[in-house]
Amino acid sequence: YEQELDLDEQQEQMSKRAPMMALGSRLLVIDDDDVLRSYLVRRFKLEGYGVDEARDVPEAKKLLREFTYDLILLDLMMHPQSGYELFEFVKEDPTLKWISLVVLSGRDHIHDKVRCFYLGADDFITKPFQYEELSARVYSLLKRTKDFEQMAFRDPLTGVYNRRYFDHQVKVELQRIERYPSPMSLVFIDIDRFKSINDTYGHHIGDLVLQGLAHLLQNHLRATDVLARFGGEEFVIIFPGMSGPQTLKVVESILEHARCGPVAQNEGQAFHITFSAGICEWSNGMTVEEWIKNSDDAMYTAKQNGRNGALL
Ligand code: GH3
Ligand code: MG
Ligand code: MG
Ligand code: MG
Repeated sequence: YEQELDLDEQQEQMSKRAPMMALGSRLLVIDDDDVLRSYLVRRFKLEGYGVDEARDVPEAKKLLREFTYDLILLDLMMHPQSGYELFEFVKEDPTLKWISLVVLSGRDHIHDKVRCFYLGADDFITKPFQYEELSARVYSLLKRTKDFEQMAFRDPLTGVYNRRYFDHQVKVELQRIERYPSPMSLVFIDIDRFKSINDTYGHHIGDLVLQGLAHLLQNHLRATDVLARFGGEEFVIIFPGMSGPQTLKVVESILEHARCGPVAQNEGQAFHITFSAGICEWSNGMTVEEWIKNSDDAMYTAKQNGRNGALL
């Protein structure tokens, strides 16, 4: 790849037809070869990827514990540990196992290839390689994973995350605050008298209302907040960095918007709803189940207090 290191104008032009999806995807390049690693980082950055680099397995593990990645590019022959040492670490951690893993190795023995695929590699590219091919393979893998995630982790009706994603992400968030203690709150939301909307106007209007509320909630959240449809007319939101009282203020302001505006419209008719919400701030030693139950209990009390309110 020495020749390729001369990033001439033509190559620059090729890199500029960067696939749109490069934006937002984060790569981790792990290789002990400083020249090759820098080259890869530079090329992928030019395409719009977010790229981090590690020169060995321990450094890679540190980064993986701290940041999130969509794809790992992994060398096999490295010191003090070989690339194989990373497979187990990634594949046995429920929060890391979904990351795409591409092996980029000077070893092209069939045993290495077979072993890597059985250990969970998504692709195996041998050195020397052509950057254009590597980049195309990375693109194709990320695209397929994105489409798959859309199906697996999104609620088809409202477009927000589903229960499966919430169950996964809640673990990620808890691991994160274990390392960097900070407050974090969970909100449980249930639409008031939703059955009567279905019974009065039909299921289709009920669906429009669910979409409208999901939209309203999403519009009032920050990028790091996690909104998911928990069940039929129930939504949950994780607020990282927020105490219970702070979260209560946010939820009350969202509820005020729900009270004012119609949440959905159809053929000139406007539909209004309210909801009841329960909030629980995470505290040390709590299990995920207890955290959810506490906020659900607070929601239930809000229902008993006459609905249309939020409780801590
Ligand atoms: P409460 O204020 O006590 O929560 O009363 P509610 O009527 O909202 O509660 P209930 O649990 O009795 O009713 C929830 C309804 O939500 C029943 C179910 O038919 C409806 N539902 C669940 N999922 C969907 C959906 O995807 N679309 C539509 N249109 N309705 C749904
Ligand atoms: Mg190496
Ligand atoms: Mg309900
Ligand atoms: Mg309800």
